[in-house]
Amino acid sequence: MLTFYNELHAQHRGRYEIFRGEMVPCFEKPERVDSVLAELGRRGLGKIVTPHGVPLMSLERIHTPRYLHFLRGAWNEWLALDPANAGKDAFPSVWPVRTLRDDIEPDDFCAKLGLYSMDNGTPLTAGTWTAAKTGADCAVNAAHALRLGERGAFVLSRPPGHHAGADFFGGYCFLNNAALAAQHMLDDGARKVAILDIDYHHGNGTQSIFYHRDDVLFVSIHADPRSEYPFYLGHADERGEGAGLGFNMNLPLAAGSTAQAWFAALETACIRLGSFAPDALVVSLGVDTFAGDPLSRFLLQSADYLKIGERLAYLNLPTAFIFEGGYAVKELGTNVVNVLEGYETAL
Ligand code: SP5
Ligand code: ZN
Repeated sequence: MLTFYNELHAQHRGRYEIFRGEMVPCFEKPERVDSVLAELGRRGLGKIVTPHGVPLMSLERIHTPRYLHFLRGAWNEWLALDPANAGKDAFPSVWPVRTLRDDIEPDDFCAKLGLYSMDNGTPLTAGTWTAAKTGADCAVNAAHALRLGERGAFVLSRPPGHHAGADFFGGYCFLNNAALAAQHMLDDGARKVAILDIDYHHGNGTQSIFYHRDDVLFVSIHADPRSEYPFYLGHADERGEGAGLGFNMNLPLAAGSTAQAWFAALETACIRLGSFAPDALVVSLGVDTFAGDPLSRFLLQSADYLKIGERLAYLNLPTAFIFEGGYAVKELGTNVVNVLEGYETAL
């Protein structure tokens, strides 16, 4: 397993997030990646490298130029509002829902924050762009490594990516690393790429990016959005549109679901992935399905993550694993590396 490590991840460091009217410490914190890096080192799972920077043009294959321009300059605009903002994270407070217009970008920075976001739980900080861009570099580099013949690559980065859409951030995500990896492989000559999202939360950003396309199959196992974030997408009846009809598969499970129910869904997912016959697989690897996760309500145990890796190896596809969610910091390294080791061992 070749790991692409984002050594600048800690430049994104939210101070707090808003939860039910209160400021609470951020769940999505630098220690998450530190935990995985330490465990990777302990188990010696192959080379760990840092990525080459990719041109912004590669990011424009997935994200709109308008959004990328906003994200790159956001911290400076936040400081321009008030120098005292250096000590505060930027949060949106107003959104262009339904009948409001999103075609005109307002001049007001707080209004821009709302235009380009889906929630107020995702702090934008001084180093957010640097960390997110370097994570995107890792994703494109990992995709390229598969094209060059590598059987498995791992993107060890934060902030995560699967909630970010073509032109919005949210759910702790800014740039959609999984989508960037899939698109890079297509641009490099792959005919079809599948994305399997096993984070506890539905990957609304990834789904929306590929919803009308038949060259990327999106399959997701996640908690039922009726009760869990991101709430407004991820239902079983979302099957794709136009050319994309039949190329989106959501497998929502009730909060509280056991490993048994989860692995039954994984079997359904694997059958669809096999019938799609892609050239490569991208896995949005969230381990917030863990029983001890502070945000989530599935009941997987650490040993289950070995089984996940083994099952994915049987698909016999070059696979890029992209680190997404997972907030039980102490067990995070074990759970993530279990997936990777299960994959390597079964190859
Ligand atoms: C990548 C990813 O996993 N994003 C998840 C975003 C979830 N955002 C909502 C967080 C709500 C915080 N709930 C605190 C519950 C404490 N019991
Ligand atoms: Zn998640």
